[in-house]
Amino acid sequence: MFPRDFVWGAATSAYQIEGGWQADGKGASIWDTFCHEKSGVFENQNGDVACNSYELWNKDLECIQQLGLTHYRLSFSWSRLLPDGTPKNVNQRGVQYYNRVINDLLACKVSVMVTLYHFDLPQAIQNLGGWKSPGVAALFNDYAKFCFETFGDRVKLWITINEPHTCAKLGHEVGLHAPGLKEKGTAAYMVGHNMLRAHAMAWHSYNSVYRATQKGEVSLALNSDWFEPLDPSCHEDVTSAERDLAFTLGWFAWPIFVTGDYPDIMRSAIETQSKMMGYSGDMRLPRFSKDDPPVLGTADFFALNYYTSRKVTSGGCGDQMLSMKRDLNVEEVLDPSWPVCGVSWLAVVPCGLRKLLKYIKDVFNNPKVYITENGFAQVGPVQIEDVDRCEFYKSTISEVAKAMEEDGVNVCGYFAWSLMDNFEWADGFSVRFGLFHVDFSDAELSRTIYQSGQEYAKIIAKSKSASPI
Ligand code: GBH
Repeated sequence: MFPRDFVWGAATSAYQIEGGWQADGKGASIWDTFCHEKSGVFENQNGDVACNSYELWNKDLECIQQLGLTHYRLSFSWSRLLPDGTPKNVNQRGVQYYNRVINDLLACKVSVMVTLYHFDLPQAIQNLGGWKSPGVAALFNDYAKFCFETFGDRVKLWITINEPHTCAKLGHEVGLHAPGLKEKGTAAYMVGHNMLRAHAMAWHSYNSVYRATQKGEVSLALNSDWFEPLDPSCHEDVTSAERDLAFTLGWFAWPIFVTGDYPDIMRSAIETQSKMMGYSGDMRLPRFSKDDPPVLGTADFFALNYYTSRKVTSGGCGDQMLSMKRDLNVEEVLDPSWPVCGVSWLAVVPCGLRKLLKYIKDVFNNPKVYITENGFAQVGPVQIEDVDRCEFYKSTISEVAKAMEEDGVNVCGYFAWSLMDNFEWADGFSVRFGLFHVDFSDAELSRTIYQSGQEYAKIIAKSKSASPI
């Protein structure tokens, strides 16, 4: 049973749904560039049009209402609001667009969670060095302040940055995401560091300038799989799973929720490899500077994106060169009993969410938690009657209930990823995460509810009517 004020949401992000990539004065983002340069996205697809939510917002609002959501999580396109990335030039048409979205939602009694950054850095800032450059933190802070100032009278839940881990790793180490860098073993740690600095500066801005009047809350969304030892009785497997958690969730959660610095396990693994490889450059995992605002304590709640789980054993890293993979030095395997849905990385493990929630409660001092993303992918022929996904949502939500009732985790809300099928990054439109199907071959981009959308709507309605107090 969920409390009456439980948050039931669905999430999207700007580049994945909006389209209008150069409409009304929007500046380019690194995803516009990445796709147009044909950098390896499925069939060279791009988000130029996507779900065209820039023009079809009313359709999205109908979907949101049909589900009975209490909250909608969307992201702002930084370069739609500030085409060159700075508040020196404000694109008023962009401001109008998001004002309309927010006002329409509130008029329908749907609250808003806004993510300021979901992978789409203004290209103008990339040209200055992007997330690798220390100066990006102050630029992000200016953008965040602009958004708090402009929209904070109505937006009470803010996510500064979505998945710094994914941005750092896929964007700068693996090169699967924009800006497509493959600077193994170095850039990702710098990027993660600057994202933490940027987040902390924005949180302090909110805290000192806006909190008293706007009374909202600010955090960042961290993604992590649940990692557990392949053989719990094997010491090496146990420490490998700990290392995986430290390098994924701990990388960002430790500085913010625990010590103000990176996990010791992570720092020592990286230093050991630097020595072993005779690495003579700067320290790869930076130290937090006294000249920056402190990062410890800069989250008003814990925002978790959870998709899957892994069994972990030691070693297995064949990398000869410096790399994150070599630093981490684990092998991840899937339990044969876990079904894999659509994409190869997504083993369906609802009980992993419960375990991860318990871990967060225990390790990060029992924070309020919002599950800001969780979902199930479909590939191949479209199945509107997506029974697997219905089962997935039912069992996942029942694991969340158990985490709350039996483990005492303070979960405040759940956001399904995603409201509708959209541009799934490197997988283009070939992977569908929606509660609504979007027909990308139809000029109208018509939205049709999946059976799983109906199921989610039922769960929400039931929870709203059955709730105690
Ligand atoms: C989320 O990331 C994103 O926030 C969201 O925008 C996206 O649509 C959603 O996932 C679904 O993918 O390709 O083998 O290197 C989830 C965390 C981390 C999951 C990176 C996929 C890449 C595996 N993601 N991981 S691989």
